[in-house]
Amino acid sequence: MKKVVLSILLMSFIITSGVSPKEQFAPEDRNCGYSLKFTGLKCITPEGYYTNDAIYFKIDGTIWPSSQRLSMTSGSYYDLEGYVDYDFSGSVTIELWDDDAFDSDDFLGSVTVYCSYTSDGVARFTEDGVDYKLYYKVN
Ligand SMILES: [Ca+2]
Ligand SMILES: [Ca+2]
Repeated sequence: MKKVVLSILLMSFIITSGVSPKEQFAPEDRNCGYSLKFTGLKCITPEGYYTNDAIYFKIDGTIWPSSQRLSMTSGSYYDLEGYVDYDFSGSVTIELWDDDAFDSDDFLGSVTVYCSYTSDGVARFTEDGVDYKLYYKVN
């Protein structure tokens, strides 16, 4: 009986692990015609073995979230619906980074999303042995 309760608790911990980001990334409406929205971020393989990755993005060079990191490990998922709404024209470059406390941050990959991608998309970040999937929308 106890074991069942524990595994249910554990499961709900895994599903809800990670608090929501506090900040939105929605620079002033630049009326560029296209808008990039994040849906969620999934970690399949993290960079760190002993500690969680401390994830942030660079969206066209701007760090988001600026004062917070997304704590992620194998199986973590962050619901990012409603946090990023970035107007662009042409293309937008998204980089994924792991914030390391004692040495330089790890670059986990870069993707370019074009305005012609007007549908739901999945971007994959695979530098440094990681596997992260970013779900996004362009409209
Ligand atoms: Ca690291
Ligand atoms: Ca490092």
